[in-house]
Amino acid sequence: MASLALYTYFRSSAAYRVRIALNLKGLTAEQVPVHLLRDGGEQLKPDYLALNPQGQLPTLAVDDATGHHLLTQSLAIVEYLDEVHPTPPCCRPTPSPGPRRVPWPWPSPATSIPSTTCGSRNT
Ligand SMILES: N[C@@H](CCC(=O)N[C@@H](CS)C(=O)NCC(=O)O)C(=O)O
Repeated sequence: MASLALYTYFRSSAAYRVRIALNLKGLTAEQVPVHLLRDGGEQLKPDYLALNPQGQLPTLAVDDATGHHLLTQSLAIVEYLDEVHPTPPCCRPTPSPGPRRVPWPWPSPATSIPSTTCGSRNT
């Protein structure tokens, strides 16, 4: 079984999307908090940019038999989780043949969310 670590922030809807998938599938991931507002945003610090050069949450670190992998982009992470743990499914089937499936975009269809919408600068 792979070891999972999710770089997350409680107000990040993109990270929330991955947390929903993990919970639906009964998977446990270490939660690594990255504060999007503190000190100009921890997502922009060199340590985090080394993991995710886009400077965005979420990032899922996967350690499995094939090595250490860093996954970014919440919908791609959900798709990965569906491939490795198909039940219950989080992706709807596509009409065309082939293995590719499309994740439901819950909780938000937005693909890019600035940190200003993830919380007040006072928190
Ligand atoms: N398309 C990306 C969007 C990721 C995204 O926008 N994350 C926000 C938090 S919800 C973020 O990290 N923002 C950092 C910033 O604006 O500096 C995904 O789905 O993973």
